[in-house]
Amino acid sequence: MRVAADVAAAVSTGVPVVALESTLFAHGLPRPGNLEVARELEALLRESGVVPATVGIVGGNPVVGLSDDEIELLGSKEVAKASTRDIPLASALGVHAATTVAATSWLAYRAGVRIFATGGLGGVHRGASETFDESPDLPALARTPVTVVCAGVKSILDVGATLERFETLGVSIAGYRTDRFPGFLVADSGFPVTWVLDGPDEVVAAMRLRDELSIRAALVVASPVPSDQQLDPATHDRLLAEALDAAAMQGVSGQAITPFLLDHMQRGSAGASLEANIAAVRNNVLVAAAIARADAATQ
Ligand code: PSU
Ligand code: MN
Repeated sequence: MRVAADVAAAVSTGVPVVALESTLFAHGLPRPGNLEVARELEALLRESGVVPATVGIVGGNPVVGLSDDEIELLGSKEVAKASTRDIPLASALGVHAATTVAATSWLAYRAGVRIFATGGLGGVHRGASETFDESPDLPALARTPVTVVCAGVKSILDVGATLERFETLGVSIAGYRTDRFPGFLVADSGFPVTWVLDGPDEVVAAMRLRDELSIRAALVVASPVPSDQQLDPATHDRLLAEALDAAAMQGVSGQAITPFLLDHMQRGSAGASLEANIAAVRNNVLVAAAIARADAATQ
């Protein structure tokens, strides 16, 4: 594994660092705008006084803190989508791969980066009682003590079942300044959350306690897309129903289902779902930056 020099220096001197994943821009966003977004997220962190650590696999090498050229490489051509189990295989074969929430949190954690921002987490897919399709993000977060700032789980999933699985797996879930579990492209998934954290200091307090007690699971900080930037909820529901129909008709399943549904919704909304997706990620990056600064300030 390679940790970029600025990331390693920041980790060892207590400068705030936030990890970002590469699947989000390599598989979740359309080219070529995806690269602009990947760069913008890094710039947002730098402007907030935080060192960005975008994670991916380059030529078989897991990297925490991709260079700009490496981001361009992963975002410009077809690369594999790597969850934790794929890391050793991609490495053995020397291939490039984008890392999901599961793989990114593990690599970030190993590099000493404890805060991670993304869009929506993976979870239990609709129809999982038949297909068993449940994202490896779920068990990965159960064994990786990082703090993940996200806009909930992807709304293409069975959100209720995913929340039940998080409970079973012992993953802490908190609404960030809301008692509604966010719905990824929309502010409210329709499900409540039990715990509300009202700012960075409360998040850091929860992280400290988790670490002090050696609880090995992640803390999910669920922060909604700002409501003026959300996808209109009725439009969201229509687009999603259409995308699910198309996936069923074309027999799309497994790892391909998430990128397929996101892409279908982006096309069907002339980019409105894409705008909401990017707005959610941007907002999560800013929340993660505030948490990382609060964490560094109280080290
Ligand atoms: N959130 C987004 N876009 C994405 C993803 C999440 O806004 O592309 C990716 C993440 O990398 C997540 C993955 O880990 O989708 C989950 O895929 P699967 O359901 O195949 O495990
Ligand atoms: Mn799956």
